[in-house]
Amino acid sequence: MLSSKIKLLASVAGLLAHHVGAHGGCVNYTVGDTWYPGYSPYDDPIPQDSAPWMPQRKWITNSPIFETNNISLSCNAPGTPARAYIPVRAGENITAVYMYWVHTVGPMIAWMAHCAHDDCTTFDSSTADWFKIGQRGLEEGTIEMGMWFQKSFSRWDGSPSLWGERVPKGLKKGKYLVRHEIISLHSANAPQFYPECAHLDVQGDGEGVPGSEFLVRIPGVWRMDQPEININIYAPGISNSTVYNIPGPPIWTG
Ligand SMILES: [Cu+2]
Repeated sequence: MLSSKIKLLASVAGLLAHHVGAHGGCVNYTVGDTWYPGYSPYDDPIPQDSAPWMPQRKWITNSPIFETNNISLSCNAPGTPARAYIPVRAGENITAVYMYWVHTVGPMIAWMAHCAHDDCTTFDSSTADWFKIGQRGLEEGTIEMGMWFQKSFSRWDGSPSLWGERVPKGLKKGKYLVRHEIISLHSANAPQFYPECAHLDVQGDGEGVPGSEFLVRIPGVWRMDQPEININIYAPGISNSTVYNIPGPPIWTG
């Protein structure tokens, strides 16, 4: 665990140094009391690329993705598979850790997908069948000025910003991708997508798998003809609305 803590501190330092970029992403994970450092786009890629402990797919820039059909929408760029897995039991929480998340408006969605041949280290995420395991949206107030989870979860005292979602309790054991996606909607009709993926080794006795009505491809699930995605949050009739329906398929709770 000591090495994990050092790595976390290194990631925090890197984020502070690059905070001027005003973007970000998921930099660590926790399951229970155990921390799993993720890939740091701010640090030297060479030791990270060969790290046997790395559970997060490679991402090299904290800038958002703007195109709903961008091939990197699934697991960021380049999205190269990691070598390790985060062990988690079905029914347990997987928590994504951010540092100083700066944007405030838009939904956050956690996804999973089973890796073909039960091997995420060779799996192309653009062929994945993704299902939602949890999502957070507008908690209170209006679309423009209200409290979104994207705002309420962010910590400004230097402590980690935590986003936990439960791995469906009936999910069949196996190797899965988990994908944490923040969609930031502060620019009118110019949604910003911030996805990161990690590898999960799910344990459990369940036999559950989501039906086809829960499954989507990414890219594919988002389109600019969706009013919740291609939105001007400052427009009359939208800015004062207290309802925002998170688009996409229903959550599979297992
Ligand atoms: Cu940003």
